Amino acid sequence: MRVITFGTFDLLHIGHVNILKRAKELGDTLIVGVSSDALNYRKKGRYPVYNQNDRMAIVKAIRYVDEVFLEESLELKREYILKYKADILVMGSDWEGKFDHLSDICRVIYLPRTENISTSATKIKIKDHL
Ligand code: C2G
Repeated sequence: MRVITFGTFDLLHIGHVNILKRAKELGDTLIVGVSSDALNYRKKGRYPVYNQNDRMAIVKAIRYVDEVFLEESLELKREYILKYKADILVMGSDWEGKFDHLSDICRVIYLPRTENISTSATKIKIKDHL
């Protein structure tokens, strides 16, 4: 089974590792679409701390991850799922229900987020420590 998931994965933390580990356990091959810098800018009005090449290299270095590619648009999920021949789409529970329309081409599974950690909270923590 081929599993696909998506995310920015900026300032990699334990929540990211947990979801990648659980996604990998659902199949044999884990493919990760790393959101591009431009996509993040369009979505949030700012760039990630780490650029897309570094974020892709970091995600690729995780043992659970088999392949990475650049996710250039949130609206291209159907195309990416077909292109990478994914059987299962995994998303964090913050996206619950948002991708159910893709269940005609793959299984859609939402996994619970890891509590009490996020890239935004980490940025605030670092700022407060300086
Ligand atoms: N995540 C998690 N627990 C956390 C934080 C994040 O399980 N405490 C999961 C998210 O639910 C997501 C993945 O880790 O599935 C990546 O999180 P982000 O980098 O925040 O990605 P996001 O902004 O959700 O990008 O097309 C998808 C979008 O680009 C999603």
